[in-house]
Amino acid sequence: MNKTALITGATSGIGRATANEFAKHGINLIVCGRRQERLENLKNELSKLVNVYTLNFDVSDREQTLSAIASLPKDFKNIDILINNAGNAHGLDPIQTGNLDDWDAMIDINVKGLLYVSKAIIPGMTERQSGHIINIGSSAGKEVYPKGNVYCGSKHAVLAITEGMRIDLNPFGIKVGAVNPGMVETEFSDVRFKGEAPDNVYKGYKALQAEDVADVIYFAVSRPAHVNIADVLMFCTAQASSTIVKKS
Ligand code: NDP
Ligand code: 8X3
Repeated sequence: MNKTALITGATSGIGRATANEFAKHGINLIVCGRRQERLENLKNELSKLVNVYTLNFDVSDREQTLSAIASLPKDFKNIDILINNAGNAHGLDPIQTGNLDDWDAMIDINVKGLLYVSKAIIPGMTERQSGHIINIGSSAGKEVYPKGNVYCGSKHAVLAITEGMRIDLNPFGIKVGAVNPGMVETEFSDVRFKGEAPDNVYKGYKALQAEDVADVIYFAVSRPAHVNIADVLMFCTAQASSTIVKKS
């Protein structure tokens, strides 16, 4: 029987590319996000390949998240694969002038949102004694860079929570891992800079594309039952670390 995956943040970037990749390989999908039109478009496209259900909720809203996932119809209730991808950076400011709303957004979405979604889905996995959770961390979860303070903190938290999940869910045979990209050309910088991203962010080098990350996520979920890809750090060739990028 085909597997079912729930992907948060499927309306854009890495999440959308992962939905496309999974559909190509026959994985049924629950695609999540807040932009309804994009969810509908994705469903129309991918329904030609697999069964697709859309869920519109804000991961940072605890009640919305729990009730959206509880509302899944019978055919989509057994989630085999959870891709905790929804998230963004909000702002790039030194700690002393950081914006409290940006800090709230990053902690509420990247950390608490991931926990709310996981809380709603893990009990089904423990009951069935199977499942696979992949959390999308970041190179920012491994290395702190100037002005990255709270975003880096949120991604360090994602990696600590990933390890905690892997330990606690070990007795149930559930796989848990993280995929941590460096710079990926998505809507990420539009969000971080509130629509005013400097136009050189992805210029002068070839950044990772969302599809490159989706390939790695699919690789992780398609390993044999005894293999768990626990942690992947991936950069584009031009990037050596958070602060070193070879540009022409
Ligand atoms: P995008 O901005 O392209 O996509 C972000 C996705 O998250 C969208 O689908 C958006 O959907 C969803 N999202 C954001 N906030 C919420 C919310 N409150 N509730 C529900 N969904 C939400 O960025 P990326 O694809 O690049 O980012 C995906 C993940 O990858 C993030 O966790 C990011 O931190 C991580 N990452 C990105 C890197 C990069 O350089 N791009 C590098 C390393 C990690 P909608 O707006 O419809 O709700
Ligand atoms: C996104 C990559 O370097 O902008 O997580 O933090 S970075």
